[in-house]
Amino acid sequence: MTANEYIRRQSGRSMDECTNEEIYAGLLSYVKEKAKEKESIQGKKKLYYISAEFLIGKLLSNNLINLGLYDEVKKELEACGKSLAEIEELEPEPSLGNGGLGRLAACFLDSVATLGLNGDGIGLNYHLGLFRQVFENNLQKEVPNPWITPNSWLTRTERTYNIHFGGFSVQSRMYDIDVAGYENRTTKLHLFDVESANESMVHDGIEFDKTKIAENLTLFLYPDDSDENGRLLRVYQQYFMVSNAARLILDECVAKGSSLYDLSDYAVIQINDTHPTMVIPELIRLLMERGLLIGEAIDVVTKTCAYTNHTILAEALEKWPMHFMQKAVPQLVPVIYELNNLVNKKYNDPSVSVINQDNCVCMAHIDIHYGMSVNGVAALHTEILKKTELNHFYKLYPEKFNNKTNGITFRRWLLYCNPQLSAFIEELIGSGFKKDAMELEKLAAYVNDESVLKRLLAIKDARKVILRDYLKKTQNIDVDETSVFDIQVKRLHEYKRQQLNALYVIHKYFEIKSGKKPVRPVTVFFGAKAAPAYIIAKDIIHLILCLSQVIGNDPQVSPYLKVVMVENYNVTLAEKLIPACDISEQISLASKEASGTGNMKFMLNGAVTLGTMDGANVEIAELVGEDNIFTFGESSQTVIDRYGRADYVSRDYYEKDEDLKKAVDFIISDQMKEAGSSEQLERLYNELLNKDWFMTFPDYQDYIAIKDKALEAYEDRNAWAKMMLVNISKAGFFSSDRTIRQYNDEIWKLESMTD
Ligand code: 26V
Repeated sequence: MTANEYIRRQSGRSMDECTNEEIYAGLLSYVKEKAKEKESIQGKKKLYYISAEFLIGKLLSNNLINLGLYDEVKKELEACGKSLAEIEELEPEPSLGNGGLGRLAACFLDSVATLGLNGDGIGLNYHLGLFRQVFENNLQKEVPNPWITPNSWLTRTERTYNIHFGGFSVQSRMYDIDVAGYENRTTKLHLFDVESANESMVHDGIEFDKTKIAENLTLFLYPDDSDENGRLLRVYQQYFMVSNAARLILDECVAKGSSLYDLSDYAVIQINDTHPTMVIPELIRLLMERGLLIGEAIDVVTKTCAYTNHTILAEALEKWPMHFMQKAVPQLVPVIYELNNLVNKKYNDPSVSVINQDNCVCMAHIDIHYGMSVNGVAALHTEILKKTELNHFYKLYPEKFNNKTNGITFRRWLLYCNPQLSAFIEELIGSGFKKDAMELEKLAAYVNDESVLKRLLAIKDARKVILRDYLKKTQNIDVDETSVFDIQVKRLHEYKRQQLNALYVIHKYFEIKSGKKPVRPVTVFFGAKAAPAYIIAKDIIHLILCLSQVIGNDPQVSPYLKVVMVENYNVTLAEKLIPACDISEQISLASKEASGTGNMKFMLNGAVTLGTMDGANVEIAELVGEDNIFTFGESSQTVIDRYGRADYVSRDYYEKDEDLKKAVDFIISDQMKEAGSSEQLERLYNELLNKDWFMTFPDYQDYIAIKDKALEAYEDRNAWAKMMLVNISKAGFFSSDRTIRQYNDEIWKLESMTD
């Protein structure tokens, strides 16, 4: 049945008589039905990928592509004068993730389904997502981002559990989203919700009573944790997620014939960062309820669970006070004490204890002792974990440590978001790359073919026009499509160093004012949400928005330099920004970005990376070679050593470097203060001058030099197009299909239905 026939049968009218809203609703249920017709993956052993975040993005077009229906539906719509692009604008984007970690989980589900692996995702059904970002007076404001409409991708299931907390219990329900693999089978994302959720308790932006757990439990992703009640709520959320997960896993395994002693033959649990760590003590507890002795339960669980570490930032490694556990989940406390005692008895080393001297539970320590695998997410990151951050553990369990360099799904990040480039690639090398991303290497044969290089540039230009029009329509922003598009989009964090990029902009502003005009205008794009309670991150957003205003109002500078901060950066915007990008900014302080995945998306779409030797940038540099990337900045080892010596004084750099001083002082200039708030600009200025914890000043001159070099290189259009081509041709390694195959071969060991 075609989409048109389906809609006619449902509504009694054909597509050309329906409104876009009606067509959207019709297509949604059409796709849901089509996904159900696909074979779901079966098998004795199953992967359960538990994650607090799944940043799935809009699903309509993605599902149409994966189900092989995209072209057909698009044509049907066009035949009745409708546009798929306009219809998909009606779809709300769920904000069920912060950034890379959540998007990675979504890419992984796509690859698990595509490779025909038996695996499901398990997470939470946050009604209002993270938050929607709006700008007011050059400041970020957070508002709820509701996404569950009557026509949503969720399917209500009959699976419910009674989940107990200290002093009360709640009723849960599982909702499912079908995940369609590319031309293949489907798998499921299970999102648990609490039956008593109450959206009406939210007021004044994202404020709500954090103590009413039964009502607020699944309203927001990671609510503001600047106060104790917010942090406690996170413990309730995490336990709710994993207790449901553990019950589901045990029920499914028993139904398939597991005796529970052999659980690891039926299930493997991937713990995505430490948020789902309580699944370990919870499973142990549930197994003991079902008759296993504690030692037996620990053995079974240890063989079943694997942990992925996504950061080395100490402040991001979760440690929950024991009194939180006592209050929220008292039933886990005896198990956690036992896990701690066993470790202490065996190793007698406080640095590897489960409970530390401050009486906090170190979640990562539970994962490492009581799981069978620990992996980092890029080669450098895994090495740093082994050598420094987790060195004590590496010495105890060298066999558990392994690397799985992150990846991205090419279905969304090439086929869907850049059909122009995808079609051109197909014209050159055939369609094999859609299934085997390494086939992109065949593009290397065209590196000296001028007509191919010209087409690549033309496609980039076309994508810049598409972005220009989209930003005008959706955010009323004007951009000059003939300028160089230099883009930094990612969460706002000091270690990612948006502030360094902002200092470059100020430097350029002064250069232009003094008469040194760039040969071609430059547009510097930013997109970033800051955590609601992260003051300095919000100050950096304020800096960027003020800069954008000051430069925009300066007739001497604005024809040559523009700063654009897009509002509410999300997956949908990424799909527009990435194909249009010339220079991909990946400028984290070396050693701090575990991997990055935006870097891979940009490369795949023919942007050239300007970055530090950090995270997966290191692997990008190795693949494309030093002529096809712009790297700068101090090495991760230099940075680690400097932290070790604790002798960094940012003011020394400021005082010795006139140009740097001028740029930093501009933050608190009269012009800037006129555009913004003195309090915030001064706070940021003082932070940089007195702390600069992520060492922007030592990399400042190097950054300016390399960015100017990149802009100069851009002017040799033919040479630039070659760099673009090399980047695209080497991107195959970063397909999440490769990553997932490695997880499966080395950790999960599931049967693949496509082998
Ligand atoms: C969390 C927090 C929370 C509190 C304060 C500061 C802070 C800083 C960082 C984080 C990140 C937590 C984990 C995370 O999202 N890691 C990201 O995972 C991506 C997928 O593996 C990876 O590409 C990114 O480099 C990594 O930052």
